[in-house]
Amino acid sequence: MEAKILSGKDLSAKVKEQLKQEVGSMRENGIIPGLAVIIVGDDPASRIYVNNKKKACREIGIESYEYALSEETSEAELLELVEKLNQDNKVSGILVQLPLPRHINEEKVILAICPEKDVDAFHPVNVGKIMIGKPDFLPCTPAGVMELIEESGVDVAGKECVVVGRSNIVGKPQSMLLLAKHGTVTICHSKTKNLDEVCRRADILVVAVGKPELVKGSSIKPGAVVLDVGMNRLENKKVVGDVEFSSAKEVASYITPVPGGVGPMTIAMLMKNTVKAAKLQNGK
Ligand code: NAP
Ligand code: L37
Repeated sequence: MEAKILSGKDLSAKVKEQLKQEVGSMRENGIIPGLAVIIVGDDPASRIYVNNKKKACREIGIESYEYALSEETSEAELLELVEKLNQDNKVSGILVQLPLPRHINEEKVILAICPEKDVDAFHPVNVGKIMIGKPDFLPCTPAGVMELIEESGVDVAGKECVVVGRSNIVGKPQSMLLLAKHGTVTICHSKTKNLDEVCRRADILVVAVGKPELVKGSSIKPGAVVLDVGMNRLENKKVVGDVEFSSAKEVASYITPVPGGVGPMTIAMLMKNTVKAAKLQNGK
């Protein structure tokens, strides 16, 4: 039987509708959530993601403040802007779209964001809170994946979960969220031996590598839930995931498409974090 599609497009629309209601009543009480989005340089993919984030803010009623800085911006200038936004009461959340140009130290910039406004949950304080199971903000992409798994109705507890990729923004925090839901988690990376064999053990498979169609249907356990985080732009402009959708959908029970899967959920979770930040800053 063919896999059911886990639509991030549909699920994110529901999440955003709920947030819109919530922001409506916050506004009635004089609380206006605001998101500052900083983009440095003109990476075309980042440009698309930032535009999608601004659009989501508009839909929900969150104020967005965009800072589109040139590729030549110095680290000092960027740090100064972050500091200014830390002090600005209109700004509930600060997001610095990664990757940054090579001459800017990403770690330094992330450290400069006040943890209470770190809606990406990249600051070490927030990473630590996730690690001990007491998060203020959930990391956007992994949290979006968790909501998609919940939508499938499959309970993570006791399941074999395999995460391919160990980046600080996806793979590592994803593993922590699956663990918090009592999954038995295996993390794979570029040095993993027999990747296909490990993937075939998974009841729940999350792939976040950045290699077009790396994982084929033959590496998927029949009935597995497959979450494809990859966003790869091919030369023909087509966007494909890290999973070969055509073969995977013949084997999996549920699978996310690319686009329309994890991407829109990432944005919905960012909106959720921004609303939460506004509430926390207003003593709610
Ligand atoms: P990243 O920082 O480049 O990390 C990639 C990870 O994959 C690394 O841990 C790397 O291992 C591992 N890897 C590379 N080649 C491998 C191979 N052949 N076999 C097994 N593991 C391999 O990437 P990222 O930021 O996590 O992003 C991953 C993908 O997700 C990209 O396509 C990105 O565009 C996409 N993404 C999507 C969203 C969304 O919302 N949909 C959000 C963020 C990212 P090592 O650690 O050993 O190098
Ligand atoms: N803050 N966010 C921050 N820093 C980073 O380093 N990578 C990254 C990050 N991630 C991010 O913004 N991811 C992301 C990925 C996909 C979308 C949005 C954000 C998205 O909108 N995807 C859509 C449309 C894709 C397209 O048309 O190209 C989708 O349907 O998947």
